[in-house]
Amino acid sequence: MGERRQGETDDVGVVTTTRTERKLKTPKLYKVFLLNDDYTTMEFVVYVLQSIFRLPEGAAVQIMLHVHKNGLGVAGVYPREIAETRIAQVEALAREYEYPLRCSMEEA
Ligand code: TYC
Repeated sequence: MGERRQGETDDVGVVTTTRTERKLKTPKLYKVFLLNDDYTTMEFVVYVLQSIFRLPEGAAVQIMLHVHKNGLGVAGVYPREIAETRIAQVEALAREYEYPLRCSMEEA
């Protein structure tokens, strides 16, 4: 064994790495959009935003009006499974009340 540079060895073998850092990373986030239509009442949309997206009344009214004027708007931002659950909850409630209210999602 002579002089060595820092990190230099005679070892030959398999290089392994760990994925600890990646596994702990925050999951991707998804925007859940509410879509406008001509039949769902404003009152029902505000109720959906309060009950399913847990928004206070003032924010719920603002988002509902934004969707009414612009065609769509963000109701919330969540990891994928939670976003999918919120969408299923909205569509189940809308079906129950016979409104055509729809949602969509996209990566934030
Ligand atoms: N456009 C509807 C109306 O005039 C209200 C509405 C708002 C419907 C938002 C859907 O996501 C929606 N009654």
